[in-house]
Amino acid sequence: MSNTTMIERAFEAASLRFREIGVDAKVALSKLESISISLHCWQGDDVRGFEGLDEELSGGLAVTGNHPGRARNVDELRSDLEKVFSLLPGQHRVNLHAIYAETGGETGSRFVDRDELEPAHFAGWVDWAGQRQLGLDFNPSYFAHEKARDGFTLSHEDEGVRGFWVEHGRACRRIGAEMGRVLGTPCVTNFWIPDGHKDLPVDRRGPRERLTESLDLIFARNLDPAIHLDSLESKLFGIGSESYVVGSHEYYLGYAMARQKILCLDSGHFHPTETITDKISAVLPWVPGLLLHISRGVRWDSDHVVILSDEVTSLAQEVVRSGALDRIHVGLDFFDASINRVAGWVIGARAVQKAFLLALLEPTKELCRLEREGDFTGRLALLEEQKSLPWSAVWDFFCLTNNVPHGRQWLAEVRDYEARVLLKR
Ligand code: RNT
Ligand code: ZN
Repeated sequence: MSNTTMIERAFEAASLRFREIGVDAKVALSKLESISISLHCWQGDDVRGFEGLDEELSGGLAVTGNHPGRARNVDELRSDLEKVFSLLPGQHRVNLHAIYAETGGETGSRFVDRDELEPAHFAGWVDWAGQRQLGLDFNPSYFAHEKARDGFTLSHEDEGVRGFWVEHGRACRRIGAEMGRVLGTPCVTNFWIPDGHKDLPVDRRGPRERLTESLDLIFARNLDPAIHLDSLESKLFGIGSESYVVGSHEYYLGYAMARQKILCLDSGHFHPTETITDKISAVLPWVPGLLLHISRGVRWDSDHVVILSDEVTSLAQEVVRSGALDRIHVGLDFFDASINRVAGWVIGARAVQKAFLLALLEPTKELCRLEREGDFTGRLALLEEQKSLPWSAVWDFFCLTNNVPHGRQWLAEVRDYEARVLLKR
């Protein structure tokens, strides 16, 4: 029997099992196809960017590992992303940072500081994305810069430093809006600001007041939500900001509600036993939307490659159950230089897609009925049974119909790409 026939037959058998519990696997797949994942470009080059400054990564971020093959320029990064997209079912997005600007022009490399970035510096990315029907999302970069060396940017005491970063924020919104306008899909521009103290601060209020002032200046101009959306991301702590982060969860929850901005929830930015699943229904009524940075925290690190964990599965379930997929933007955020970076992307993105598939194959109505009737025994029993239904046959079929390798076959392609391309860098 050919591989294709095997997958088709297994899918038919699996569909019957799902039909028994009132779930249509084909409907689940068509919904899965509409979930685009915003793929973070910074996994491909260890968050270095192409500014060519010899500035160390900062802002409390750290990438560990030295697997060969890091993308060193825009062409290499795009080629790696293309490889990744060829291994992912569905249509997706690319999430860029300001440090990935192309400022070289035809005359060779020219340094353009972050307050002077313009849409033109991202025209190459926009062309590339347009040709491949990819949406773009964007991020100002408030780290790895001389004006961020002392750990403060938008909340800095010095007005000049703050002003520089305000201009950077404004420039990034202009760039994001242009991406959204040209590509015809709103660009989510996400602000993450690492400002914070390593040790006990005395004045906790001042930096937060200054951050509010700076953000209000950045957001002064209204942008059409059909092309651009502002988002804000909190963090519990970073390396070097263990005692205090200006942009904490409570701070941005308040700010996003007050100014009606999208709130970004990064799954690695909370206490180790705290997950973002329960936050979705709590926050969604109060803000225009949510951005998810799906990541995996391990001890001090908030950025391991995402896997199909209970945490990710329950997050996907909550997103699907919320019925608000149109207001929830799904992105990834991790960086691991200890394994093949292309594989890292594929593992993380496919894990998230599988989690969404599991969620879409759930007999939610039945589970809700049991819950309403107080039958918590039945609820727990069926949630457990759900885990061993033949969803992987549905996944393989999804890969087959999307013309991407099913099961473990993608790995052979990444290994081949590594031998042909990555190891030659
Ligand atoms: C950092 C935040 C942020 C960054 C990227 C590079 O802790 O998660 O999203 O990872 O912006
Ligand atoms: Zn993040």
